[in-house]
Amino acid sequence: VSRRSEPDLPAIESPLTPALTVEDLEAAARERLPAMVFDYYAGGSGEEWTLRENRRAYERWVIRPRVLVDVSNVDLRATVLGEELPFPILLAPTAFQRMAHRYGEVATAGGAAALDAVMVVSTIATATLEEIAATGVRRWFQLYVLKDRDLTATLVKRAHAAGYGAVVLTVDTPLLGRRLRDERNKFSLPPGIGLANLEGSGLPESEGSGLSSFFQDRHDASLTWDDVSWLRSLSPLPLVLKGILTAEDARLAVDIGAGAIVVSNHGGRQLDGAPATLDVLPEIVEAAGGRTEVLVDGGIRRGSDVFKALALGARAVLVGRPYLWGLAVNGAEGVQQVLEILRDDLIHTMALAGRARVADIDRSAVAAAPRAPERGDDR
Ligand code: FNR
Ligand code: LAC
Repeated sequence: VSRRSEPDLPAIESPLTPALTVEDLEAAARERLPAMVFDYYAGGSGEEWTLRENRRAYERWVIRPRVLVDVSNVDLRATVLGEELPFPILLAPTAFQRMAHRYGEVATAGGAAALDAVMVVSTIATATLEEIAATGVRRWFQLYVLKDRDLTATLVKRAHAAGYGAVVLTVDTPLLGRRLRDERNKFSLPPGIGLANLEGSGLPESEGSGLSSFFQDRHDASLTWDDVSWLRSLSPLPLVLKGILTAEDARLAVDIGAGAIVVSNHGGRQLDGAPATLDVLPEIVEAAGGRTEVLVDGGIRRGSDVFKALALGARAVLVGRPYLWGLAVNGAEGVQQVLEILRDDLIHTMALAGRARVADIDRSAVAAAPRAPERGDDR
């Protein structure tokens, strides 16, 4: 494994220094991963404005703590698509996990299964759907609809046969966002790692990003709302639409009978200039009107972030990069560790905020943060 050597980076974390935060694990992962891989995982599209905005949005809210509430038992259980989860945090689909760890998605599944969390498996995973299923993890399948519709149908049928509990259609990626880091690095898959569920092949040769070329060649940019009924005919699984950012599209998702939507801008990797997900969450929750479940992802790094998302109406959240850092640093155990950090931090936040159950985290639990004074405000 080639190491990134930049003089201003901290030395590799000693195993005696426990990681306390997601950022601790990110720093350790950055030390460990080749620059091309770190950039692919960490990066966003364009000037990465949306990527940064996802984080900044969490700073625009404060938590309103209630006191003298019995918080001796904090209960994190939540129900999503009719399934009870031990805590309201799922693993978002991320591609190419064997670049982070030799067991890739199978290791991630092990970490998620240890805590009974739901893992959403990407269409472009580097382990097969069946290998991942064999770990026993609770699992949903994320779908990219390919120009080859027969292959797409086969994927959905395989997922159903292998015990996946939902199909998560990603709707924000007709083509890939412009990831400048990947173009500059000429992103490609390291030898021996391939798209395990799509003929096991690698990415096409490319002048720039091989992943961008893959989407150009294989992904169906003509997909519309009219294709959803075809998709639903392929399996009885509930359909989740991932990548909704407007009330208009949330209403269409309700109309087509989506079981859930994920308010997502793909972690700032697709349309740069799209809003932070937390900022649009309230309007989408309102548009959904309780007729479809609303989940959110993007920039969630600590328990207070999860708390704020729940207060603004999300039923649960998903995290992407955080568990990739855990995977890179320590495989299945690292993934488990990240989930524990987030879960325990959420428990802590709920206790200090006087909310002992997820249902108690209502809109009154947060308020807009006071605006920082700007120059001229005192005149
Ligand atoms: C992703 N994401 C993603 N989404 C998807 O539907 N299919 C995929 O294959 C991938 N692949 C992928 C790879 C990497 C490296 C990242 C970082 C993200 C998006 C992902 O599901 C999720 O929306 C974001 O990661 C959420 O933002 P955070 O938690 O990473 O800030
Ligand atoms: C990504 C795609 C593959 O974000 O979803 O890299």
